[in-house]
Amino acid sequence: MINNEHDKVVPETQQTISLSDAMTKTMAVRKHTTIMMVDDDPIMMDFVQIFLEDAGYRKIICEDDSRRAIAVIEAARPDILLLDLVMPNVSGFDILEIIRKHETLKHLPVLVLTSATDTETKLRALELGATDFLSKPVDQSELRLRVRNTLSVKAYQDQLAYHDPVTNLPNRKMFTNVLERNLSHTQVKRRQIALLSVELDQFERVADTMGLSVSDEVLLQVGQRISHALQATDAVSNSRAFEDLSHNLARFDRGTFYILLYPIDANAQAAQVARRINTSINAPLKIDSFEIDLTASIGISMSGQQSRRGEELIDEAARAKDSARQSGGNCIHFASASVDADYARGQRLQANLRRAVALGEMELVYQPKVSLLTGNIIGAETLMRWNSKIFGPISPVEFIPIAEESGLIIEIGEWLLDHSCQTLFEWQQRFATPLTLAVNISMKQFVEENFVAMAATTIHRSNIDAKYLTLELTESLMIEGSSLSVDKLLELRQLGVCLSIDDFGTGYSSLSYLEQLPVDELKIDRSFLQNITDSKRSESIVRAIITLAQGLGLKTVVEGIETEAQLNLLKHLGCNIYQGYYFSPPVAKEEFERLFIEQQTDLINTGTQ
Ligand code: G
Ligand code: G
Ligand code: MN
Repeated sequence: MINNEHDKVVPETQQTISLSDAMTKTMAVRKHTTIMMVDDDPIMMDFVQIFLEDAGYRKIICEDDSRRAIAVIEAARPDILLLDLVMPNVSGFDILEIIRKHETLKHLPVLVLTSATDTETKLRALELGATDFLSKPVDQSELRLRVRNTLSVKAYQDQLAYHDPVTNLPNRKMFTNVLERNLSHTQVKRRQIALLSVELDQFERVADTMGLSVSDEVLLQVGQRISHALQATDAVSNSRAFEDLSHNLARFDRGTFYILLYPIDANAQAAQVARRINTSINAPLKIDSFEIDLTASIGISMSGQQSRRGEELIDEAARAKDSARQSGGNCIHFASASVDADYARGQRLQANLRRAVALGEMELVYQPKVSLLTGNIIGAETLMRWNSKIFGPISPVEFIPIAEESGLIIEIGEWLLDHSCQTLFEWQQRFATPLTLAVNISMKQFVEENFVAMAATTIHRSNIDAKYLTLELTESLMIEGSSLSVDKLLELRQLGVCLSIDDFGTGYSSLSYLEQLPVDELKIDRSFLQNITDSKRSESIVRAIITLAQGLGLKTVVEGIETEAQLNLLKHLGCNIYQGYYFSPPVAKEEFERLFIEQQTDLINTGTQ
């Protein structure tokens, strides 16, 4: 009954394997199989080696001194041993006897070489635990078939010893081995491993009320869902050898799965995979006539940079999973308290961010942009503020990454652009002197397929003169840059807007690529301004950026001017526009308008307009 159930599901993968795939797979297995042979006759061994190589085996170890046999077997750990019986000094019988009593070698398959007529010898060898016989002289076809059959029995035994019979996934023993191997690897490469412990919250109830065949089917289907979710994960699918990929998901006991992720560079990355797994489990399972809703509790432990034992990481993940379960299930907990607190706050912020726009909690502030030449306000940059009723004011430094990761940035960014365009339209109606308005665009928005269409609709709807709208994009655009982003920038520019590269100098952009980018402006990052008046180094960098921009015909904007000395230096260096606390921090719209009107009035009064 249970086996039939398996047959229904497992072949999904098997059906897709064509005959040539199967051959390729067999040959790949043979390449990794180690065959050892012990015989006092080297010529005989040469023949056998050639036959085996013809059949696709690549690792063949020959030993003609039977006294060394055991030591060589211990070191080489062959998958199968071809053993001659009649040898001087130590006979094949002696070796067979030692192997069968040996702590780690006792299950090694042994094919003994003997002449077909020798019944008494055969019986003795069988009694000592020989697996099969090979007649001398060796026939090529017989050799190939006996080796193949013996190996497939061994593969079956390994499968039983290292796999969970219900899901066919690696079991705890195998997973721990893979984990230990990977841990020794990470210590060299300084990348982290994340370990996920995933327990189905309802498994016990399903098993108790619906019986074994249904609960086995649940495990099987959940195993496949997790495996699909992992295949869609870059961290897993990119950098791992195919063989290992099938070993990083295991079922331990009851409804508990373990997953190894490598390489991981941030906690958030592990949490993201965990959430993807959770989502894949949440979709209702259909088994026979039942529809079963499942949730999971997930615990995550991270290897960190110190050397760690596999068992220790497994225990930590298990404890984090138990704590997730105790807090009601269907959630993710980290093993480390501080990471967990950060993660929990992030989750709560994200849940509230979803409604922030609708609740009117998002606000825009405006920082004046001022001409270095004339000292006149030429426009502003809009910056977002979140005044959460629950958490109080939250900085964009904290909520923008959350909005980006959750995808909420798309909706928020659309609101922001729409709102900014309305402001700009209002100014264009109200003021005779035109003002520019700069809007920050997150890379996550920019890469969205319909970003240009959204921008076009929003801009047209607002009736603004688009040349006064600037879109600020970060430098990462150039790192990830491809002809694709150049095309997109060109499309944006066709809308008539200005394009600016924000935080310039902080990324790792290639300067040669800059030349190809259709942009109008560089914004020099404020980190270069911090000690520019007493650091020749900072000054040189800023001077170089300005020279570069001039050479490429781009305007320069500098951020973070806080002192008069900085202002004078930047003016001297030939920068065009500045922003900074020296003139004004970001302020409310009315305050910005007041500053602008005041300056206009002064200009009219002094007659310098
Ligand atoms: O003003 P403030 O210190 O809070 O801004 C911090 C960072 O958040 C800055 O790097 C700024 O570019 C970013 N930021 C502020 N407002 C917005 C916005 O409306 N959209 C995007 N994408 N980023 C913003
Ligand atoms: O990355 P972006 O350019 O969008 O960031 C603008 C950020 O710089 C805003 O958070 C703004 O509050 C901040 N900012 C603007 N002027 C100054 C300044 O003179 N000094 C400092 N420290 N921050 C500034
Ligand atoms: Mn900006």
